[in-house]
Amino acid sequence: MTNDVMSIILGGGAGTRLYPLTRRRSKPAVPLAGKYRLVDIPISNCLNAELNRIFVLTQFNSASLNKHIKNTYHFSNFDKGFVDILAAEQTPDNPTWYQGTADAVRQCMHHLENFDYKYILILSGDQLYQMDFKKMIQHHIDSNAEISIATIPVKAEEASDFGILKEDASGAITSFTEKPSQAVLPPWASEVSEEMKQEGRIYLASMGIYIFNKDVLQELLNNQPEAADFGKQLIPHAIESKRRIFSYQYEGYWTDIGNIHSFFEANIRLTDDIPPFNLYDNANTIYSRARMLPPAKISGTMHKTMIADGCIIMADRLERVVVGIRTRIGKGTVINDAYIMGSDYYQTLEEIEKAQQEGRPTMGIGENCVISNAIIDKNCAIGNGVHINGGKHLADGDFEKYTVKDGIVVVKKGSVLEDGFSI
Ligand code: ADQ
Ligand code: ADP
Repeated sequence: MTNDVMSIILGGGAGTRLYPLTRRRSKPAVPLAGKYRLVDIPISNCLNAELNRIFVLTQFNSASLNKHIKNTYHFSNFDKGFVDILAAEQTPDNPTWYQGTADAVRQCMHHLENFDYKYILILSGDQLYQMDFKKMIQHHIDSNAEISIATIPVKAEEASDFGILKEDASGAITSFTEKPSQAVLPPWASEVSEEMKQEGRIYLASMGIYIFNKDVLQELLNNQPEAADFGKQLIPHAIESKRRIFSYQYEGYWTDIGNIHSFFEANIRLTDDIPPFNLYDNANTIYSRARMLPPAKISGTMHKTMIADGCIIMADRLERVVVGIRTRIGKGTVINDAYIMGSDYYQTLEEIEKAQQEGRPTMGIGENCVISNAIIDKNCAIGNGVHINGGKHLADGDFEKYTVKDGIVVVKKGSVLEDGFSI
């Protein structure tokens, strides 16, 4: 069964929602949870379901994405697996970038021509979840569907962010509306399990995870050349034209991490005692690059803090912090509610000494800093006595070295914040 499936990961459009994390890298390459990258989540879900023919569609290519994919996902010659990046390309016939999710798939279909497959699994690149795609594929086959959409019950206040649908008793989808306003919502409520009802999750949302029969997708893409998006045009059109479309209901943890606020929350929640997203799971490995880093070395008081390999921490106190690979943190520093992404390399002792003599901050976080509600992108050098006090009191804004979005301060990759810098 899994040999009949090709997987496509939608790696992101213009990337404005995760700016400034996507300023110099494509969205799939954004670092997650201290040692992973966003794209590792959908790829790992595929590999755990024995789906190993994977294309990652991205609007622009980046060195970090290429390197990460090339160095992480190796397959033997016998299992014929691959993870390939397809970046939007200008060709004589097509001078434009991907116009949307359906257009991205349309433009890439010719890369799939030489493969033998029956089904295409289409996934978003910016969601955090662990789902067994084998069950969804089996459900697709058992219900004799042409298209399957993974769905999850959501509350009214979240419903306007999603495609909302209704199904009949057999699970066949009868109607769909993309991101309905709160005003038109009530008639879209569905019958859900008692548990979901009690949580107020009575609207069935599309998770943006689709299985298409190969010929059906090809027909839909060809017959509607102007359909740019799955949610806005292609799926509504497929329902109108009475295709056999089934809902595959999922009730586990699933969250969108496509904007700074949700990305920040998802990372910080990993520090919960029992986080909803389980990284510590024998059956569902989250794959990432094996980096051969030394163990982390730590002094200070740590509460609910996740520390990646290769860190050197001498802080005073860290609480609800995700500390990424190779991070150095100096004495007396206090950090809470923050995601420090870490560094791509270590500075040598000579480099550190020279910087100190010249009064320049070294890579990592200096001494006696106070940091909260912040994301520090990779390779930043934060001096001594720096104060970053994120929170709702800060207005949104984009500055040379940092951006504020929803009260979260995002220090841009490679920024140098001088001693005493204060936000
Ligand atoms: P959204 O997430 O708002 O809604 P969209 O912005 O189209 O939909 O993104 C879907 C995925 O495709 C994301 O991973 C995004 O990064 C990626 N993507 C967007 N444009 C792209 C492009 N031009 N090239 C490559 N990748 C691109 C969708 C559905 C809703 C559903 C939600 C669930 O439309 O119906 O409820 O997903 O999150
Ligand atoms: P990750 O660990 O996030 O997967 P990499 O291991 O790819 O990232 O990052 C290491 C990168 O940093 C390599 O490309 C390496 O060439 C680069 N690098 C190593 N030392 C230095 C340095 N002194 N200055 C700038 N870049 C460096």
